[in-house]
Amino acid sequence: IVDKTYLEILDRILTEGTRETNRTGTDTVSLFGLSYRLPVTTEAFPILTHKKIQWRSLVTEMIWYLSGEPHIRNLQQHTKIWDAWSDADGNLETAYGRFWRYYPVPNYTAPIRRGDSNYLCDGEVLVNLDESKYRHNLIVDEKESIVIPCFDQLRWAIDELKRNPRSRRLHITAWYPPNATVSRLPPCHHSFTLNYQGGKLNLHLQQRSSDHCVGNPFNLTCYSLLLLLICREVNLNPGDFYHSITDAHIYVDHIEPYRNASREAYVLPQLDLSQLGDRSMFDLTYDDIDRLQLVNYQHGAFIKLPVAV
Ligand code: UFP
Repeated sequence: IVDKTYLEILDRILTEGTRETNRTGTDTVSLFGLSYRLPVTTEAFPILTHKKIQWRSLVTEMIWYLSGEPHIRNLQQHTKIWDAWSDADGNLETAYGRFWRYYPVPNYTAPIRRGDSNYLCDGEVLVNLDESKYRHNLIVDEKESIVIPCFDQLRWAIDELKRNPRSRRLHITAWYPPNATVSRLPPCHHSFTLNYQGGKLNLHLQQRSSDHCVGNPFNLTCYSLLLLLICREVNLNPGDFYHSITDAHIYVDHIEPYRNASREAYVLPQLDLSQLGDRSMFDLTYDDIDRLQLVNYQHGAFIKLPVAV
């Protein structure tokens, strides 16, 4: 089902899409407004099989997201996937996990980073900062020791799921306008919403821009993994991954390699999380990379594609 859905979308973008220019210099065939859903279980884990997905990099990236690190200095030792977008010190503006775990919450008393002030409003603090466990002090600039209060969206959502699973407000965003408007690569998969119904927890990912051949295979599996980690944390059954995309596209230099690639799909693998024991997703470290294992992952060849930077 995963390969079938994915390949149908690929064909749909190519037949219904229009050729467009973009900042990278490589044109795309683009389609506006696309959504699909996939059932998520550990027994039939959503990952493409007609081509090889680099599972270890994906797990490493997930551990990095969960850590909330605003830099890739540790991530870099395990995978190079974010190297092209970081600065010389390893800082990365598009550090999704940083915003999941440390969303800046400006208020009157907190010092703010120079340059942000034009875009900060003087309104009320949006969250209950009395609940001090959600409040972290994030050192934005180590040299100047500027500290701003932040909100741990992910931990809040997990705790809220335990208290009130039917909440329709379980929304987590990596989109922080003062960052996103200056970032070299503003978050693509910028927000997700958790929704429990029919006895199952679903995850809706919202994405502004999706490179169907290089990015999306990673994105769909990444959030399926996240859903299963969250379900394990809160002891709920997983439901669907639902993905809605604003600009779904295929870079024109991906069309030819894909035309020649095999479309043969295999039975989906199982995800084995048992090696994590009873440890929380918040306690995972890079030492755990090989503890998140796919079992029986059969796949076709890796399709090497140029990445538009
Ligand atoms: N892209 C994805 N998924 C990702 C990611 C990037 O599809 O997780 F980080 C692609 C989408 C687009 C490009 O082709 O990267 C970002 O360019 P832009 O910011 O111009 O949309």
